[in-house]
Amino acid sequence: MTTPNALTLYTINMSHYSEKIRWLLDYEGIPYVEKALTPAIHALPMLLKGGRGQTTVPLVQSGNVRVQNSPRIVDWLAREYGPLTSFPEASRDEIVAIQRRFDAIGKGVARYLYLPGFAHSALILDIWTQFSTPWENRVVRVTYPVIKAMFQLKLKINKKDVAIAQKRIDAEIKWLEGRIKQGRYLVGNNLTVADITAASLLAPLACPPEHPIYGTVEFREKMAGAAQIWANSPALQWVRDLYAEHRGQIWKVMPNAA
Ligand SMILES: N[C@@H](CCC(=O)N[C@@H](CS)C(=O)NCC(=O)O)C(=O)O
Repeated sequence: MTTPNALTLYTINMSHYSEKIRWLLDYEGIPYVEKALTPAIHALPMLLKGGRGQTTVPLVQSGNVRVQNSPRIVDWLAREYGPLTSFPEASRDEIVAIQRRFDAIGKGVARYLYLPGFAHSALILDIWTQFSTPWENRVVRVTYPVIKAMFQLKLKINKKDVAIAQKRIDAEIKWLEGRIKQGRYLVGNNLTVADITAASLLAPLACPPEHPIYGTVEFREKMAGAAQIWANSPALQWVRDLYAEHRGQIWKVMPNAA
């Protein structure tokens, strides 16, 4: 086997799809360097690198190979670095089906957080610019009203669509609760990509203290405040337990360090 090129993971600090891949790489011990992009400024480089008409993170790059979209990244990692402990071939279909369920509520989770979150511009701007260069910081702060308006439109951040999102999230939380009654892990007796996906995509609602953004008091109160309805649910407790047991330190090396 040839040694794959060093891996770069492109993220946005508060992106839960990025957290899913970051967790998978950390858990599997696959070395990578994280480049955390500034929201809005991320769009053009991701569009060009991804080559699929999409502007989303996460995206991984190894030499000239670039893979965008978290389920595609999971498949690619399994091919390039496999076999992965968290993606056993024998349970592949079941894991992929559960991954799909929770990937499908990611946008709803973001929508749910930004509706109350946008009332707190100072917090949003501090999170968005955590890893910005000085000029990015300036650009984002000056153009914030425009970025916010575009975000609200693209992510459908309005009361009606947030109510729809809440119903869909609630349905998956109920599904998860039924499932974890049968065992600690969603598939088999070990942590798999199914657990990593469910826990990462729900982490902004569960606010595990291990997470450098979702775990802060400010985030919990100002952005995840509305998620109080699920705060004590067994599902979100399961997310926090999984973080405590399996997540390890996030950002051992800070993004953009090199
Ligand atoms: N299906 C994609 C969804 C990724 C996604 O929605 N990422 C968000 C951040 S959590 C994003 O990049 N939003 C900005 C954009 O769409 O340009 C995946 O699984 O990677």
